[in-house]
Amino acid sequence: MTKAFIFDLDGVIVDTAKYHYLAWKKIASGLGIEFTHEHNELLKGVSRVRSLDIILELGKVEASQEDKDKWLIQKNEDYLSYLVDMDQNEILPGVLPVLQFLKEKNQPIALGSASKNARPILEKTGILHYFDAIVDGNDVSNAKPDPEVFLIAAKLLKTEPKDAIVFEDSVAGIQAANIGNMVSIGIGEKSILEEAQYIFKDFTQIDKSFIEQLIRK
Ligand code: B16
Ligand code: MG
Repeated sequence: MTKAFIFDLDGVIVDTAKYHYLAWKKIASGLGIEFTHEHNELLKGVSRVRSLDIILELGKVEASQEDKDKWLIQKNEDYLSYLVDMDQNEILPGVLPVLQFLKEKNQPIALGSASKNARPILEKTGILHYFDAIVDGNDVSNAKPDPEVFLIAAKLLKTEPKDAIVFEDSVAGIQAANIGNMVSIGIGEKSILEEAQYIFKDFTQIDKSFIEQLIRK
């Protein structure tokens, strides 16, 4: 039996949220806007353009499109500078064994991420070869909670949405999977991801029998 296993990237496979935070904080500070870790939660799974709008709304700052474009470029350059030394050590605990097990079971795997930097991150961390399809911020026009990113991924894996299983760390991503009629698995805090069908603190909590059960269902 074959399912489609779709992984979000930031917060699921790698902990890049901390780098997004540092880069956004620099932009916010330059504009005199306070930007806390709590504020950063609002940006998880959200596109770069929308993230900037959220920060400007927080600071009640109005800006021209020209300025916004400039800050978006600055933010991404700064973010990329944190990724220069990225390697396999940045993969979150328990992820590699799950990817390996899915391969052993001949299950197709896709990436479904809002990030436009997804490919270089998969390359740097040495896990690009696990993915049969990659759908990222360059391929979609509707951001999560719209299910577009996951629907395209399921299609590329030649699987019906109901047979797709999505691993997500953001509320918007879990909603996207649910709206898309897929199995949603939250990675993170129960209190935040309560809409998910299953919730695990991290991938070390997901054992082989659970994955076998998902494949059989
Ligand atoms: P980029 P995901 C998302 O990735 C991040 O969670 C979000 O914080 C970020 O703003 C977005 O990617 C865009 O990233 O600036 O690299 O294009 O969680 O959907 O994998
Ligand atoms: Mg994420």
